[in-house]
Amino acid sequence: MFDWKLALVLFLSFNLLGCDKQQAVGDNLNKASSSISVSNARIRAMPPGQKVTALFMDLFNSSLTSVDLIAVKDPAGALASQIELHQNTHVDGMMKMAQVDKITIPAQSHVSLQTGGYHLMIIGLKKTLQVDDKKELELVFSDGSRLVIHPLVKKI
Ligand SMILES: [Cu+2]
Repeated sequence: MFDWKLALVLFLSFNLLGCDKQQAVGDNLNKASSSISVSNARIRAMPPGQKVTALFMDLFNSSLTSVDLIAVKDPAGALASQIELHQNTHVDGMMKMAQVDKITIPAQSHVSLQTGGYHLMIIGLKKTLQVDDKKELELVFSDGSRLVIHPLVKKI
């Protein structure tokens, strides 16, 4: 004899298991992207005609492993033609600037991108930046997570 009640219970259980699995995957993704947070993101205002500027910010890592910032995207393609990770260093009393492939945020710590240190170099500005304008960029991290930030244009 076919037990409809049992069949229904089994059917519902399978559905629930399926949902649980999807939920777990979603939660993991959220955890990955929420371990990094950003504050004080700001872009240096430049006089009209200047095509290059810098972005500074503070990056916080709440996870137990270090995470690298590996790329920065301009999703709308509205800000600039290229965005690079840079580091300033003093060599023989001279300030030198070099591109780096990553900026590491140590576990349960933070790193500040600031004048004279790490910064994002924004190259090929498409428009003159207006003070207090809010821009949108996307940060890409080594753990696969991404974070959209809204830096403000400031006189720095
Ligand atoms: Cu630079």
